[in-house]
Amino acid sequence: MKPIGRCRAHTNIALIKYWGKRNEELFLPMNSSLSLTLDAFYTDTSVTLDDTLSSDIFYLDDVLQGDKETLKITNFLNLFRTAANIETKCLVKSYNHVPTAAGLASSASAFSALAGAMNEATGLNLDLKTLSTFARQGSGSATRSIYGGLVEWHMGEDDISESSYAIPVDDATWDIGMIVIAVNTGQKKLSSRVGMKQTIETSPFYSSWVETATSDLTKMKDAIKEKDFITLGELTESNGMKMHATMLGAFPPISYWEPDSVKAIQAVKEIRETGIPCYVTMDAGPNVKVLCRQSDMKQIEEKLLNQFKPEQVIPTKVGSGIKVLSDSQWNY
Ligand code: 2P0
Repeated sequence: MKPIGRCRAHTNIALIKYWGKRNEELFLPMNSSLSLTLDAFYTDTSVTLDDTLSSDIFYLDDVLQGDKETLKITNFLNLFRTAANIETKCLVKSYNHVPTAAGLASSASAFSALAGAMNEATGLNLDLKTLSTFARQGSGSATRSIYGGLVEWHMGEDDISESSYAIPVDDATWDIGMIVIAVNTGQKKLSSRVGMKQTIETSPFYSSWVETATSDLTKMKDAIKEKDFITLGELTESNGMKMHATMLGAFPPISYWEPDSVKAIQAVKEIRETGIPCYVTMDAGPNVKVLCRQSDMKQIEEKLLNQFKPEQVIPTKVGSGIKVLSDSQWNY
């Protein structure tokens, strides 16, 4: 029997954003961040250690991937192979569960699921905190997808890889939900990695971004302790906008927005003005995510459907952390 590991990881949306690395090789961020794990979007991944293979093989949604994509996976698997002191090549099969209209194909769930599956296959048995430091080195935001609910990613110290990890902050079972407004689901033109670097190097607002993200995080953790949804929402919206303002200050300016992003933001503002608390955030793409109370979701959805098509309005509950899948739970 060849050793095999299978794992599910959900994607996450940052409420306090990560936008920039102080060490690109180790994926060490400029500031700590905080996210909400989402139930509706996830990746299932299996890894088989196979002595008969001469190189890693990577299938995504049953499509064999090329050299460039496979190299990223190989580099990531090498972290585990080094730790386990093995050289065995791997067959990796990944399935993304993202409503096709969402445009949220996420490296966060992908690398988190791969980390969980490889941890199983190698028998390394790393604890979740250590696993989050491994996931981080596939994609920064993946470090947070190890856990469910509200999750903090500690920026850590200096160039010390082990010091930068995620921890669960709150299970977020106090009436929290999110609605994704899918504006455009095409591939983004500028990767986060390149966008971050360009912002650090050229935006005069970058140091203020890091300062305010740090103080926003402190305030947000206080709001979470108090279960103060309004403050949580206000800080989420403010922090996301500040990240985008910092990008606009880059040279050349970076904008992921589209006309319908503005339309969605305006729609949410109008709903809020009717007395329903709901707040927007956006990432490295034009889609708008709405943080709201789960108990208000139906009402907000109905109002959004006046302006957007049903397939563009995707509600989701709070998601859980990584889950190892058994043979019988693997339905592919
Ligand atoms: C975040 N984003 O905190 C921020 C907000 C997008 C905007 O993390 O280079 O795919 O692989 O570490 O994690 C998206 O960037 O970038 C991201 P890498 P990643 O969620």
